[in-house]
This record gives sequence, C-alpha cells and structure tokens, in this order.
Amino acid sequence: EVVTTIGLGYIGLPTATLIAKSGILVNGIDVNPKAVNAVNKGEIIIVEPDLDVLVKQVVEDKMLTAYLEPQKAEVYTIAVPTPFKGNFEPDISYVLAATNSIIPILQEGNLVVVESTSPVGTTEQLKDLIYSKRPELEGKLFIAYCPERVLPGNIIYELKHNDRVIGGVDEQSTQKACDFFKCFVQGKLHKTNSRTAEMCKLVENSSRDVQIAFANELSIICDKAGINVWELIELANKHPRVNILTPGCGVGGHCIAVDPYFIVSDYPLESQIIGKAREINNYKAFWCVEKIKNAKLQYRLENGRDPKIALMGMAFKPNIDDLRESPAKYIAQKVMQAEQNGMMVVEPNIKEHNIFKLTNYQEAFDRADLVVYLVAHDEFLNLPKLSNKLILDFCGISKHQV
Ligand code: SAJ
Repeated sequence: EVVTTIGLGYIGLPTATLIAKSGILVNGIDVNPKAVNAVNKGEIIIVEPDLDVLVKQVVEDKMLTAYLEPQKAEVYTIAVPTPFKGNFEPDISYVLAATNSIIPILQEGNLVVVESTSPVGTTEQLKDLIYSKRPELEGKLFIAYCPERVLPGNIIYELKHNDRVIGGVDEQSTQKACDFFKCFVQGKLHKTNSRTAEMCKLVENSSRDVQIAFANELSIICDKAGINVWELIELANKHPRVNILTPGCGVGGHCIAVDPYFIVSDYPLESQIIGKAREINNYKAFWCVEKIKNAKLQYRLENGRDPKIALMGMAFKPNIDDLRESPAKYIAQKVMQAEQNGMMVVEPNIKEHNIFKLTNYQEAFDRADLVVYLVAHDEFLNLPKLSNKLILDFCGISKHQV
C-alpha cells in the first residue's frame, strides 16, 4: 500500500512520518518548495519535539519522499489549513484545491481521508466535487473525515495514542478508513458519519473556548469585586464537580480561537454561548491593555514619572515558541503604540523578533517598575513573588489579584 499525504505542515508532516514509520510507503506533497526540499534532506521547518529525528530516519530509509505534485497512491490524506476569511467565514479553498489536485489520479478502490478542521458538510461537498469530475468512479471510492486532535508540543505522542473519530460518507468508507488508521494509531477508533465527525472537531475546541471564557469572565468580575480570582478558582475547584480553567490574557493559537467561528457562521442564531465565548476571550486581551494603561497612569500620579514596563511572554500559550494569533503579542503591540521607550518585551522561547527588541526575563524584571505577566512560562515561576514592584498578573504567575 502507498499513501499520499497532501500538506506537510504541523499535522501533515508528523502524520506522514508516523505512517512511514509503520512500514507504509508515503509520498508527502506540499505546494511550498521549501517544505518539500527540507523533507527530502531529512530536515523540518516547523518546531516540534522529536519530529526532526523521526523525519530524518524515514527519509533516509526511503519510506517518505516529498513532492510538489500529487503522486498516485491507494490512500490519500488531506491535512491543509482551513483559516477564516475577514468576515469570520471558514475558508475551505485549500481543502478544495488539495482535492482538485488528486481528482485526475484517483482510481477505483482508493480511500480519501480529510483531516483538516472543516465546516459541517465539507466531506460530502468534496464527494460531490470528486464524482462530478469523475462520474465513472461514483460509488467506487471510499471517502471519510477523521479530524486531528493533537496538542502542539506533544504531537508525536498524541498522534499515536489519542482516540480518533472516523466518519465516512457511507458505512463502507468509515470501515475502510478505520482499517487504515489501525495501522499506525494505538488509541481507540470511534466510528460515525462524516457530518458528526466534522461537528465533533469543532465542538471539542468550542467547548474549551467556552470554558476558558468562563474563567476569563470570572477574572474580570473578581477584579471589580476586589477578590483574588486565583484564590477563588482554587477554592471553587475543591468542589468535586467543579473544574474551572485558568484565566489568561486571551485565547490564541490557530485552533481554539478559530474553530468556534465555523459553527457560529453556519448556525448564527443557535450558537449563542459559543459566539459569546469568542467575544469574551477576544475582549479579555483588550481589557488587559486598559489595565496596563491604568496602572501606568496610577504609577505616574504616585511617582511623578512613567514606569518602566516589562511585558512577560509573547507566545500564545506557556512554554512554546509559537506567536500565531497570540493575545500577548496583540497586547504588546497595543502597549507599544503608546509606549516606545519605557517598555521591555520578554519571550524566553525565541531568540529575536522582527517588531520587538527582546530583553532577558531576569534583566527585564530587575529593571521594571511595572511587571506584566502575560504568559505563564516556566522561567517566570522562579522570579520573586513579592517585591516593591507593581505587578499585573494576567496568567497566574504570582497569583496577585488582577
Ligand atoms: N488557555 C487559557 N486557559 C486555560 C487553557 C488554555 O487561557 O486554562 C489558552 C492558552 O493560553 C491558549 C489557548 O487557550 O492561548 C489555547 O491553548 P490550548 O492549550 O487549550 O489549545 P491548543 O490551541 O494548543 O490546541 C487545541 C487542543 N484542543 C483541545 O484541547 C480541545 C488540541 O487537542 C487540538 O488538536 C488543537 O487545539 C487543534 O489543532 O485543533
């Protein structure tokens, strides 16, 4: 059996690598020549623990080869991005383009699996597209949706061990896709139809978004009520059936801050909580900017000069180097607009940045009058909890009241 994987990004490359590692020959396809050349040299252009060693190994063993153009295979997997357009509508043009690119080479009995996060109905739409262009294949292909659920930073482990939801456009497709995933996934495989599988992926991330919005809303309420939200959540979580997540400076990344819009845009009237959670999580970053401005004013009133501000953390979550859709970066940009000189930006997980001059975290802390914790990186846990500095803790480092 030969597999062709379309898309060699954060999901496609680890997936291709793992399939190859299980002894199946894999063609990895990407429109980006840089990605293709890197893979063929056994290198990677994304940051993910353990991936580099595995890629090198399967490429050297000639089990994985990258190409710009799709290659014939028995199984095709599609793992390309689905961003949203300006009006928050999902943009499935990459999935359509990937499908169009394999249509001419499809053969009877082939399996096509979509892994990209997609609005409900996308897999059926792809089925119609394929059969409209290759009517002689109607009913002779297997087409399924199987979303990816891995956590960036832990992809290789989760790819192998997470349970998977597999939804075909018909029962035979579901079964065929299950047989394929069995080859390299150790987690349980759960069978359903394609629409349920599509909705399941969107709901998983929306559920987390809603729960984080609850924590973020609490942090804003507690600020007004003069209650320390960190203490409050710790206490409430002592209840056996309460499990409140951690407030932060907003929700970032390319999944949780994006996927709920795929439900809202198709079901705007029905998705009240999901839509509101997005608003709250977006508002939280804006609220943090206002808090920083107010703290600065307060400092000026009390000290007759502006404070030196240290913004601690820029990534979209702790202990990673990924700045995509990062609320901390948004906050830094907003604060910088008002504050060019007295501001230091810290991100221990990256060496340099094109907009911000980065300062070492210890040095920034020592020099700052106002310390703003934006991301709970491990490094910051070692900094003094008590000091004469003004502290704004948006992510629970010092557990100061915000
Ligand atoms: N966050 C909080 N408070 C919390 C937890 C998270 O503010 O208590 C923030 C983070 O700082 C970050 C954002 O939420 O800005 C998202 O981080 P995350 O760790 O919750 O999730 P991602 O985006 O790295 O990965 C998610 C995962 N989905 C779920 O946990 C339901 C992952 O399993 C998915 O595969 C991934 O989205 C994806 O690709 O869809």
